[in-house]
Amino acid sequence: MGHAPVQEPVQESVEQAMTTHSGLAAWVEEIAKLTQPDTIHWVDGSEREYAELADELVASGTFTRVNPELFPNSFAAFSDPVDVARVEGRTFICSEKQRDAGFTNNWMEPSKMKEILDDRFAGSMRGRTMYVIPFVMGPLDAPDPKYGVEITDSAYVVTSMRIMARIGTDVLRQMELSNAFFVPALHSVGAPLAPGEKDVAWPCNEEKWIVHFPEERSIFSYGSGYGGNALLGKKCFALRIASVMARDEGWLAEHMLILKLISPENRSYHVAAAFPSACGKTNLALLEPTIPGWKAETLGDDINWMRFGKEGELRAVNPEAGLFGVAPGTGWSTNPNAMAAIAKGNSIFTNVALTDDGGVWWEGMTEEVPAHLTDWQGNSWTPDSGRPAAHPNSRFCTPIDQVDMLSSEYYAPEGVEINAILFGGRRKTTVPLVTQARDWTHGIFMGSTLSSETTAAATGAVGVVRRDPMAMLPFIGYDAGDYLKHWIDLSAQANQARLPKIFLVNWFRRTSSGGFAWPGFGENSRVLKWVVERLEGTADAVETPIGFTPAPGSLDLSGLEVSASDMADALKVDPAEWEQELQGIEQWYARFGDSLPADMAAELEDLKQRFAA
Ligand code: GTP
Ligand code: SPV
Ligand code: MN
Repeated sequence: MGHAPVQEPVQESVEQAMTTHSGLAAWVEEIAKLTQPDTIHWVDGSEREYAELADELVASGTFTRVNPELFPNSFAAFSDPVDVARVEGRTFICSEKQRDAGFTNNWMEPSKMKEILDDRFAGSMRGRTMYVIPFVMGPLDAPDPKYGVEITDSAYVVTSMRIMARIGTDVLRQMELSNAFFVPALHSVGAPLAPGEKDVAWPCNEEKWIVHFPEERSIFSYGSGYGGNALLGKKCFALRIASVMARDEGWLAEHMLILKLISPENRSYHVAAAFPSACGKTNLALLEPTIPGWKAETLGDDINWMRFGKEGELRAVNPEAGLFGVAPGTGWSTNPNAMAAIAKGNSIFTNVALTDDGGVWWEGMTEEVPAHLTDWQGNSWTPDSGRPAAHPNSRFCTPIDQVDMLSSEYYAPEGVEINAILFGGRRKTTVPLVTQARDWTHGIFMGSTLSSETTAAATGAVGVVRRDPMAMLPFIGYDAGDYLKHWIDLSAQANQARLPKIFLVNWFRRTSSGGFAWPGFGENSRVLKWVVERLEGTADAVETPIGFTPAPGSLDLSGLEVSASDMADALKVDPAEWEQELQGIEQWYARFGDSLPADMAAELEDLKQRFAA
């Protein structure tokens, strides 16, 4: 590697060989030589280590200890204003051939990218500690555990990874037994310290690189300390790299929640739902049903790994161990289950506001707005400040086992059988509250043409409608057309009678006066009830050109105060809106070029025909 001259062995622990895993030992040594940290810390994942790191983060000003009487063992961090969300424009899939990255990804020739990365990482950890975090995505007792090792110079990343994934010595020891393959994931905030230089509270670099080498199954992240840019087990591994593994090994890595529903008759169903970032997955995953007799249990809120089981049934596992949820809008009235999990403590909050009694607050947490706060940028804030107190992409990071409604099946390596898949987006117009696909292939078409208004979860403009296939636009680690083909081909393995039914949903449609047509949140249980009754064959539907929508009276609205005109707005299929939508879909499909599967082109033709008829 052409960069800074190689110095003395960085420090003793390299030589002490903290692992018998030869590949890992060699990689750690190589990275230490490259990045030149002061010390190396092998993360054991213990509570004691977490407490020590948290104390150090408090001392360095990265963490503010939250009032333990309000949120025990919890901390608040405030990022640099240039580092508040995923950076899609700086995210790359460096496959050997550009064609294999497809039109949805940034690409650079791998050897050229490696030169850039070598240059940026050279000496990037000077003055800092290099942490080595062994982790596994999914249960450690899975038949084929998916290991990774993140090397990072951020203690904030270590503490967050301990919440979000299974990490530490147990994982390392098991990896060593078989000298197992692991995904190497290198992260640096890109802010080396000169001798004696004082650190800042949130070190980062204005230049950011989030890079994946899919054939090598490796990840390099430089310059950001935030969320999906830095917690590399999450989007980088469990979606971008895992989607490539899934293509090669015959499974699916999806941006989906997993929810169990139990009917009043005690029948159980499992639903997976793909919504783009900040479009309602965590909220639906922690649903508090408003209809009597129905119960819900959580399995996952962001990532879902699915494969066909022995009987041709589709089985789902959540590879994560925590929630990294959007704070604004999460409140005692909208999402009491999330709030109860957060209130148990053991959480890291990023870019929320602080109350005068040392608690945290964000827009929508309570109906009453505090008279005074310290906003996420450290400024004094009052309700008439005219700006949000918490950043719109502020987050809570909380262990999933603090969710009271967590299903015991969350721990099962074999996962749960999925009965229904929902695709959904944030659309003010056009897309009805719920539409059932005509069949599996039509359902894939619905997923492939999913659209949503952009949110604060990624940097860039907010509120712009874009196509987001299966809510995976920023996360497909290979060619988008090949990805659709993989969905189509994989279902050949299915027991056709047990294929999940597919639905398109939209909680975000507006009425002509601008408000939400549908109350959402817990009331979404009414839509899920209709979905279940469609599975059972008991709910009536109207056939429309875009699929089956609820027949009048088939959606349970008992006890709900929603006007007939709002309901009509929520459910309507407006041919004028769809004329525009069809043009949008055509333009979208044109971008796939040759890689658009013929089945999808045929679905579009059929849809146009149904509107013309
Ligand atoms: P990521 O973690 O970024 O992948 O987001 P997510 O899909 O888990 O979204 P989340 O559930 O955190 O919701 C994002 C925002 O949408 C929050 O501000 C919620 O309050 C809001 N939201 C969620 N569900 C509903 C709903 O049914 N109706 C309305 N109006 N808003 C909702
Ligand atoms: C998303 O953006 O979809 C998230 C947050 O879940 S992040 O971890 O930053 O990707
Ligand atoms: Mn997400």
